[in-house]
Amino acid sequence: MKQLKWCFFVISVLVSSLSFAEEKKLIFKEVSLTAKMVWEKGPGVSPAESVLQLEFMNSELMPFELENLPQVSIWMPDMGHGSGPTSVQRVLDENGNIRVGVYKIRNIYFIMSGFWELRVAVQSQSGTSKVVVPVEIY
Ligand SMILES: [Cu+2]
Repeated sequence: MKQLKWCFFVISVLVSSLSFAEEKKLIFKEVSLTAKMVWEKGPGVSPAESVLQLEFMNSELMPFELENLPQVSIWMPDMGHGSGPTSVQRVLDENGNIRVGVYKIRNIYFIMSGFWELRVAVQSQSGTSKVVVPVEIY
């Protein structure tokens, strides 16, 4: 029994460290929204496409449907350049219905290795808000 408890402890530590590495919480303070950010592909240097999923939630942590699609771009601050435009897709559940507040960001191409910024902007009735996420590409 003691061994079993120890085993569960080790597994839960492993799982939490994994999800910590893959998941990031973005806070859009001005509009009282948060987003769970998960890389589905990458991030890696192009020609590979990197793909991101964003799940927006209100202050009660309920899924939140944006009035406009989120705007996502990448920027390399040290060299003063970006990359091509990204595209935003809706995500469907197993019944083919649109998942509320969930968006897939495709066409993210980190054209070189180094330090990048992932810039996410949202617009709602209560205003606009931008979050910058540092991303290092190896
Ligand atoms: Cu560059």
